Amino acid sequence: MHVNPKDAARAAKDKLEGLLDVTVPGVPGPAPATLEEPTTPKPPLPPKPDQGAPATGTATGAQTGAPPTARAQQSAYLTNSTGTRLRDTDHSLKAGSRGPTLLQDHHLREKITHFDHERIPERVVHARGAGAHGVFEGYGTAESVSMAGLFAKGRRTPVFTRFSTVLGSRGSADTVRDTRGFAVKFYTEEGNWDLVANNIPVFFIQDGIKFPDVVHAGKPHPDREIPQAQSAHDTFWDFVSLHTEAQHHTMWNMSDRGIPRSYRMMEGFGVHTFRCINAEGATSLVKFHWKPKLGVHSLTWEEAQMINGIDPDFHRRDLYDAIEAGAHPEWELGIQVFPDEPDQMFAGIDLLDPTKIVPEEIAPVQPIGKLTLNANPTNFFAETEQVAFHVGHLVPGIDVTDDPLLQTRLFSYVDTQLSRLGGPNYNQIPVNRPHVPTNDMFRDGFHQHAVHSGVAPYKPNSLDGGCPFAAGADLSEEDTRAFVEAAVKVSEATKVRENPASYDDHYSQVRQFWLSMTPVEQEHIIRAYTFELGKCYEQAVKERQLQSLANIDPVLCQEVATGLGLPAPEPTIELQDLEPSPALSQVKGPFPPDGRMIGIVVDPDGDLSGVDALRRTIHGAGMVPLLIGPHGGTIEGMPVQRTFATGRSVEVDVLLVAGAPKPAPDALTNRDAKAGAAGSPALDPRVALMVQECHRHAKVIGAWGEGVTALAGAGISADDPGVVTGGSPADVFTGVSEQMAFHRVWDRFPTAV
Ligand code: HDE
Repeated sequence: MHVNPKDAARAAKDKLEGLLDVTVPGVPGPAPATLEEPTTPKPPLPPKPDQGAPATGTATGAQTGAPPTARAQQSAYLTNSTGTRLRDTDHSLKAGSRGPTLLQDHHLREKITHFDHERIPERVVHARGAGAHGVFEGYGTAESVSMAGLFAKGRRTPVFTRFSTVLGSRGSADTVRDTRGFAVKFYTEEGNWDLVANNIPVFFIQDGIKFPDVVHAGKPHPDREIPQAQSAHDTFWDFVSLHTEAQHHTMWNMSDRGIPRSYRMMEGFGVHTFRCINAEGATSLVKFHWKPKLGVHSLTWEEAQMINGIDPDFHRRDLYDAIEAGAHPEWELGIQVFPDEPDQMFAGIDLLDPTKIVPEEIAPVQPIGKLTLNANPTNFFAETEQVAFHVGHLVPGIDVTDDPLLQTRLFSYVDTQLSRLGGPNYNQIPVNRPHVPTNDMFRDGFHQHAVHSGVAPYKPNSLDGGCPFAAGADLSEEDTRAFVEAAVKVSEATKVRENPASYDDHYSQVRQFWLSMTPVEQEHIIRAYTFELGKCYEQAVKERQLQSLANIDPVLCQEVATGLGLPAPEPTIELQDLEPSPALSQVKGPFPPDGRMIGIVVDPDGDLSGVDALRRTIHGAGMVPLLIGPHGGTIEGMPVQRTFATGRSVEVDVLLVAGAPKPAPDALTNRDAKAGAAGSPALDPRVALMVQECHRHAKVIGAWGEGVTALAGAGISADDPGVVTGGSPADVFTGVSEQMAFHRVWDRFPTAV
């Protein structure tokens, strides 16, 4: 059972709203802070209504009966770790008030020793992430393909999901250009299934043995340990231009997919082909896809760079805030299904080559269930940091294939947890525990939580009554069903270290991706390659990469070469024109606006009629209104969430301008450098800057009344695409809503390709 159902969260949120009017997510605690230090002992406060937690079963699947809100640290009194109450934790035990600290101070030593060991090794890749609890509901449409019970119609399976960047360390910024991880742990009735996916459907390498190499190349240089969390440096481009199989993944990273607007707005891909088995034992080859309800959306490169400084936790905050606000993110899980034929090819595409996709136009993605993330973690470390995914956590009906990348992963994910989580019992950590009774006969080891009974953890035994028993062979009965390794014939072979010939094509699908982009997306790709290669030091590395670009597309190569000040080389292969795949472009819509941030600039001295009603409309439609004014506190009873000094355009998806505030007293460049922005002298320069940046980042802008004057004061024409003006806030917001469903005003600027 999931511990924090949606309804409870809603009810609690409604209650909060009653108190706080139109709420903006981010409240730190479950109750408002008091000015004075509270001194009357009380039990710990309950978790916040948006917070969930792992189920309360024991390490081996016994039910504890503990209430779902009981998390940890239940005492109202301060204790040491063994439960003895303490009177003082602010003063160490000393020989006199100015004397040395005594070795005898066991409380000091316990406290400091525990603190000294609070950190664990971060993940070797995907160290930076954010997680959430949720539920997966099957549609019943996968039954002919897989017997996995979680796909049954209406079956609800609790999940924990962790999104991540790949290259950066745990404290790095969120909006870097990188691949994103999208890992889901399904606590199914047949054991845990982990779908450890990315937001990009291909991978850099075709064989897992190169994984340490590509990661070493992408991570900061080992001498100076820079740059952090990015691919814009020599070793990355050295690797991908020498291992040209990496060009496809690299192209996706250089596209807008490399800088998502939100974790909620990313697709997810299992990358590898998996083998599914149905209840009759028939097998199919399958690729898994996650499709976001909100569509695929991205930041612009300048926004991403600005956010890295202004709010490095942007994606984390966005996920938590959306869930707290009740805008629960959703994805459909879909499958592409291929016949399980001996050559494991489909339409000439090698299904075992993880650098290749199968275009959706030739193998449609069929929806099989829906994921909803409905609760935030209660404790980041216990849940998001300690969750341990593994591609080998499989359930009956889902099996692996011989993709050499997947085969290496099957080894790596268990192995890495041994050093990261400190031993072999990591599946006993609450967030990793299955929700079904287990009996694995594993014993002892560091951090053993289970108290095993019995004397015979071996099979067969007669001393423990023969328990545990192996499952029967019957696949049709879900209750007794066990994991099935598909009995696939492996052809007679010779041991070799080599790739099949089908892995040699490194360019045709990269060109297909390029040709599938709209002109504005192609412009962004040119910009990204030019930026990243422009950050490289070595000319040879740039020239070598330009050679790969020449093998992808002459226009792309020429434009990047011009930016780098280098000649564009001729292709060394014959370019192949595969049919473009429109599914790859993200210029689509309309999509729902859930959780969007709507900035409203107000002038306390201007006409504020309709603004409060507008805030309520925005809030009621599942979005977050951010009131932006010249000072903090309230304006006509409405709480100001950002001032001209603290706010920045990149925090909002849409900007509404309700007035033309004159320069505020702090509009001095020495106090706020943004006050140096250009605009009309009658308008606060920070407002002018906000409007200009939103315009430059192709965001929808709305204005009414004096707000229209503010646009003019910022030098923005009311006739520009995506600029909506009108007589009333309600009218303007209707126009704005229609346009923001397409995320960006794609045709605001001309393209040259
Ligand atoms: Fe991973 N990967 N990976 N990977 N990966 C890890 O496991 C590895 C690959 C992915 O939120 C590590 O627990 C190898 C492809 C995600 O906790 C490690 C190879 C895909 C996450 C590891 C790959 C992924 C990881 C680091 C090539 C997309 C984060 C910490 C053979 C389908 C999971 C950990 C989380 C994490 C190894 C390639 C996705 C070291 C050896 C392809 C989403 O075990």
